[in-house]
Amino acid sequence: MRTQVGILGAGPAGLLLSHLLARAGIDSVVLEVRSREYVQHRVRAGVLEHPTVELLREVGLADRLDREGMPHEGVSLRFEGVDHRIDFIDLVGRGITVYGQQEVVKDLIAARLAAGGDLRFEVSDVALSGLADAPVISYTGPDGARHELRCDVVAGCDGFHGISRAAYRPEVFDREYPYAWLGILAKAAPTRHELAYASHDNGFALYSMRSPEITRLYLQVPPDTDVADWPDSRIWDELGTRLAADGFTLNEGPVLEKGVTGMRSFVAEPMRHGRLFLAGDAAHIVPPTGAKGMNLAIADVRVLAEALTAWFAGGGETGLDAYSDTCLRRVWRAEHFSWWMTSMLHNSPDGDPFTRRLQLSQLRYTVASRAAATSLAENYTGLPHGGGC
Ligand code: FAS
Ligand code: PHB
Repeated sequence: MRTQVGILGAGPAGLLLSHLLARAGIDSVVLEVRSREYVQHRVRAGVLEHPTVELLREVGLADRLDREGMPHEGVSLRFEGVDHRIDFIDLVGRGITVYGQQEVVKDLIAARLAAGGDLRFEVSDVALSGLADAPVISYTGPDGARHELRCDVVAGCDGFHGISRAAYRPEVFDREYPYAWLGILAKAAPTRHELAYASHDNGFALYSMRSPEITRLYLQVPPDTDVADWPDSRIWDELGTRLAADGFTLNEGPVLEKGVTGMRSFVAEPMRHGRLFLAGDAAHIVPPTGAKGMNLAIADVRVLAEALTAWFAGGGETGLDAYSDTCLRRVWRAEHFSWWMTSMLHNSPDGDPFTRRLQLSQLRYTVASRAAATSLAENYTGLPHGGGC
């Protein structure tokens, strides 16, 4: 079999790339190890930056997002029992939209299939070869048969645990944080219409949501935490303690989903190896405190689609040659912002009082200084795609 672009991974990166290429008349095949059902129900990101929403609108993928997404014009930093609102519209004239990653994935799959896109789920034993000049993706189909897909380029959008990054030896920048997030999805109506990031002596907590009926909440926990040690009642008690603030009530409800996510900053450089181009979590990971992961994946494939469109149109390799450096500028900006938010809002396990004093000073300055609040708002809502960040 033959296609122009072989894409590994049906996450936001792989699916959006396939969609953008199709709009430019470029064929692609998306190979995914999991089932369609699984990828459409995997609970992950929840925050879409302004440039992400603009791009999805531009390429005809925002009908349901515009109907069901929750636009937010600000966010709160909560500490010492007080809520401090960062007004995005006043500070930078743009906001964010809360819309579950699995909803973005559902919309992308529906759009691909409606346009006759080639998505192959439940493949296995995926292997790459000929990456210098004649890439081949070999894999086993759900039918157990072995297949070979010849393509002009391969897009490695197979996430952090995928195989594409292992096809070469990029330089790696890696930092693991000494804490994790215990996240729950609860059938409890949100009692506020904006996110709240709370810094408390017991640890960090995040108040987020998915819809007018569903709340999404996170607690800082030790990295080796076992979910079994956290019955729902203990989670609600701790959320109540860490999120406490004047006039705030926490609505409790049935816990629909519960899981622990490790916190890591990771970048692989370069993001290109011959005819293989990495995008999204396959190349970089950010701790979720800055809500950047999915947005970075989307920014990567926008750059890749533009570069591939020019190349297939005979416009030369300039864009492809610049792909890695272009993306890495935005990636390191997001890495810095996500590390900064994480360091400001999470307690160091050693409970060092000096560190705590520094954090409180940073929090007080960030909410009191218009310059500091603007910097947070600018990074959180998303710097323009293609901007020189
Ligand atoms: P993905 O991991 O989404 O997709 C990769 C796909 O490749 C997967 O479907 C995988 O099954 C498949 N695959 C793996 N190996 C393969 C192979 N060999 N062949 C074919 N396919 C293969 N980001 C935010 O922006 N905001 C948030 O609020 C946020 N919250 C998060 C919460 C959690 C719990 C987690 C884990 C992540 C969160 N993130 C958040 C980050 C997350 O959204 C990722 O950045 C995003 O999924 C990256 O998208 P992709 O690069 O497409 O990778
Ligand atoms: C979420 O809603 O899942 C979410 C929101 C903001 C973050 C991380 C996760 O920083």
